[in-house]
Parts: sequence; C-alpha cells; structure tokens
Amino acid sequence: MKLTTLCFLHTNTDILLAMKKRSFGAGKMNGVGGKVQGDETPEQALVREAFEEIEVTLNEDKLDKVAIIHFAFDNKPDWDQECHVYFASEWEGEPTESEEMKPEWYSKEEIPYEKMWADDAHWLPKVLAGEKIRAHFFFNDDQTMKEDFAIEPLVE
Ligand code: 6OG
Repeated sequence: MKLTTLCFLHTNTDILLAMKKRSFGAGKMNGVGGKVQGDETPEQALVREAFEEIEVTLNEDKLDKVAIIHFAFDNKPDWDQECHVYFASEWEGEPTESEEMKPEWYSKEEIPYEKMWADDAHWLPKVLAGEKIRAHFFFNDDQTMKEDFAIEPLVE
C-alpha cells in the first residue's frame, strides 16, 4: 500500500487549503502533501512536498501528527493508501501558487467541504476540535465515497 502525507497549515482562526490543479484529486481543495518516496520518512516527504507545491518551508520537528487515514478504492488497488495527516502552525515563506496547487486561506468556521474529498467533512471537524484519529474510508470507481466508514482514536 502507498504511504502518503497531508498537511494543513493553520492559525488560531484560519486554515490553508489548496486547489489541486492536476493529476489525482484535480479540482478538489485539500491540504498539501503527496507520496512518500524512497527511504524518506513521512515528515521528510511532507517538507519536500510543501515546498514543491506552495513554496512554504516546514520544520519536521514542528509538525503535529493528527491522523492516519486509510483510503481504499474499488478495483484500483494501486490507489490504496495510508495517509499520515499533520497540522502545522509554524512555517517559513508565503504560501504561493505553483503548477500543482493554488493555496487559499479559509476561516475554520467556513470550510468549503463541498469542494473537498467527501471524507474530509467526517474527520476534519474532529481533528480541528483536538482529537487524534485513525480512520478508514472506502470509495467507488467514480471517486464517490461509500457510506460505511470507521473513525477511532489514534493509538500509535
Ligand atoms: P499525490 O497523488 O498528489 O498525493 N488524498 C486524499 N485526501 C483526502 N482528504 N481524501 C482522499 O480521499 C484522498 N486521497 C488522496 C493524499 C495525493 C494527495 O492527496 C491526498 C495526498 O496529499 C480519497 O502524490
């Protein structure tokens, strides 16, 4: 199974989302991140991806791990992934649009879940409320979400 990362930059009031401009998830708003490559740790992969995608420099030691989410797709075993999710409240640089992503700040009170992957509305509010979670979501071939999913406390 693929190992991937996802990170949301945030302040007390706002959260940074970015519109994916190409490839998997194109057109959706999400955090930054991507596949862990070679012998990278998830944190190293995230530092690399955040710079590639929005020109922000993250500090590996200042990432708050908030979730591990398993995504599984019908008939697409290559897409199955274990996604390590982080929040970051410290970074260097101004979030900047790249060929891959267009970042935009949103109030935590007005997150545009209708523009995001369908799973986000189920787990992101819990994480924003301070919970650490492990979750399993299942998707149909057309990238819609199946009704059965599981969210439990994260124990590592
Ligand atoms: P690249 O293929 O761009 O990595 N990702 C998902 N995020 C959410 N919220 N829901 C999903 O439901 C997702 N599937 C993938 C993980 C893909 C990026 O997209 C995230 C990575 O940050 C299915 O390398």
